[in-house]
Amino acid sequence: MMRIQNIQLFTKALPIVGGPYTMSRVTLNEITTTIVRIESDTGLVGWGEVAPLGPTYQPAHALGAVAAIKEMAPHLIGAPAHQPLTVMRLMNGLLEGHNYAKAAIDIALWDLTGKHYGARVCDLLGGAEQNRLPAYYAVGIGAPDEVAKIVSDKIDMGYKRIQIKVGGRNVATDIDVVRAAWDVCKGRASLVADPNRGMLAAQAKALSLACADIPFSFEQPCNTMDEIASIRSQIVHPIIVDESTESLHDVLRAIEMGICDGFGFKVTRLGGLTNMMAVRDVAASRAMPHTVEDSWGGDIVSAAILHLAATVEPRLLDCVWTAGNYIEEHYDPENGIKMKDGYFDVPTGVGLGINPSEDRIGRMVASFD
Ligand code: 0XW
Ligand code: MG
Repeated sequence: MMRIQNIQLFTKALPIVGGPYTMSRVTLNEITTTIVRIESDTGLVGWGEVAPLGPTYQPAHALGAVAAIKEMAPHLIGAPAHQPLTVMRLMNGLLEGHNYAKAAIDIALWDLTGKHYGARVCDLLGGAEQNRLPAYYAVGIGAPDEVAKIVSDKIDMGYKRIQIKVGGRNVATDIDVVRAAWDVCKGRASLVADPNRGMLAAQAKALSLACADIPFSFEQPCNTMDEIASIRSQIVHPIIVDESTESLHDVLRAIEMGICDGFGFKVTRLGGLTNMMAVRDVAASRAMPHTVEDSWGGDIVSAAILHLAATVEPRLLDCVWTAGNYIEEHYDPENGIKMKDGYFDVPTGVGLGINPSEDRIGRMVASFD
């Protein structure tokens, strides 16, 4: 038995290396992350994290994460720290929704559980199928020649998949950007265009039609699943749903509606590793390829992404994305998570396999015991 003895919350600003990071509806220079440190009555420490991409990317924001965790944390002291599913059910009884905040607790408990049993998180999640995971790169909104240059450089660095941001401007520019990206990519990496909900139905149809000869996937073209459903039959490209799934229920609904060919799964948006196991298995049951990624985050979120991604059936894993290469100072000075030659290595140590240095995790904002 191992019980939760103490929960501490920290917040930290993560400046974006090479920023600003620009999408159709959001431009950011730094991200506020929330780090959870949970200590067990057996003297082990587990780490969790959640880092919403500003307050408008999703129904999630940094102050919301802190408030939601503060609401739940006093009631979690004494809960079984090696039983993340039990604690997820407990959290669901304490607070409706707010999956992204629950995710930070859940990740910390998986880290603790791994340390308790002397196992890697990926092995507790069912077993690692691979220990090197193909990486994708996201190129921000830009002019066609700028975007083409970055696409070319990133493919040369080894990235297996390139996502270019589009939307929020004249669709003629987006058409030029997709064409310029394809001219340098030419199938050397898979290509994705992601307006992050920022296109009207007519704009999405125009982009797909004008680039019908280019094999790219169209990620979250419009704001809602219903909007995507309304244009699905007129889009010639495969559709990926990202922002619209905030729960297993949403994933099931997207599959039932037949609106997509795959998903972008963000670990914290879907509620952490416990929920992601169910999401992973449902996607596999319908042979739906998907990424494993997150909105942002330091080494803790990155490690959680890699442990889950390692357990995905390799033919269904459409690359992983972590913010690892946009982070100036890694929490773990030795095992900080970064892409190497187009791949991320799954950490090898027990639990999440990273050891955050306590002077790198920001300012404590709450403590419960
Ligand atoms: C490329 N990402 C995973 C990073 C940013 O959070 C946005 C995102 C996406 O696909 O929307
Ligand atoms: Mg996306």
